[in-house]
Amino acid sequence: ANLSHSPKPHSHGDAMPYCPKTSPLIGGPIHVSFPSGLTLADVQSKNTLVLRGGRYRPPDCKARHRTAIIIPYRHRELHLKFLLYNMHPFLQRQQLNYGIYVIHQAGDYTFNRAKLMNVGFREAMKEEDWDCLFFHDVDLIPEDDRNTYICDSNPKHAAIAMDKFGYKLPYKMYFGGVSALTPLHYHKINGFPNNYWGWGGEDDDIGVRVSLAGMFISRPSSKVGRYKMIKHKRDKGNDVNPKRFNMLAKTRQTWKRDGMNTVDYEVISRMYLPLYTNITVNIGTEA
Ligand code: UDH
Repeated sequence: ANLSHSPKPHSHGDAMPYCPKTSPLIGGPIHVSFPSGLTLADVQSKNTLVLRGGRYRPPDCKARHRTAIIIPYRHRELHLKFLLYNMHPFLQRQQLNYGIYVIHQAGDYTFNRAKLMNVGFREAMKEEDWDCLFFHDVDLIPEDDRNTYICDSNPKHAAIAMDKFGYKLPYKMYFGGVSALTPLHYHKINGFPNNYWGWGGEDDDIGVRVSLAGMFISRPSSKVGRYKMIKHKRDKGNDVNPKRFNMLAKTRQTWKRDGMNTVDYEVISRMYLPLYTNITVNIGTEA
């Protein structure tokens, strides 16, 4: 297969009715599983309607929503496999038009989650007029179908109840794990910061941007916004960022000059794989 051409799912014409406002396929709590020995080929054979690049449209109705999933990524093969295994059926049950983008940081330099999200936003929007972007850690698996992957009128923090925090919000302004913004929300906050290298702080910076831009954080109920985190140790190349508190104290001064308007990077490759689009990117190093 040619991996380098964008697979635009064909449109089904106007004859098709819109999908119902609430999908009849949504069943509530989900049993999340991590079968041992699972392969990507297994995941593929369970998701025969998923098109190259990880794109999908409901076969028998016109989706009301177009959602891109943006995953910041490096060296988490196992997590990605389990995420795809759980996530494709989850999104299909919600009758969305969706696409999954894995934004892979090239090289071994310190990881930069937020900058990868900026890359993902720009690259995904080049391909399709997505109306909602879900910024999604690779190790978080949603546990309830009613946690719909569509945007709200304010930026949404979806991972309100994670098992690792006892299914409670760790603090009121927490904006980490999984969040959802429309392109308009994203532009209003000037995207995410590019300068948080290493672990921590960038999610709080984004939360502050939301309020500085005059918006609120919306959340699903904690019954619905439940996630299992796949347990892991801290990665190599993602040490705690000791500058995070100093940087956070200055977000008010920096957010307009660090973000979507200043992101620079070089796409090394773009591959339309069977279950997702992989974008490998050189995001440079700390200034
Ligand atoms: N990520 C990667 N590769 C890396 C680092 C991060 O893909 O090397 C991505 C991945 O999507 C991950 C996200 O960035 O879900 C967030 O990084 P993280 O999982 O390291 O952050 P989290 O706060 O975990 O979830 C912190 C490490 C916990 C170790 C403490 C053990 N008690």
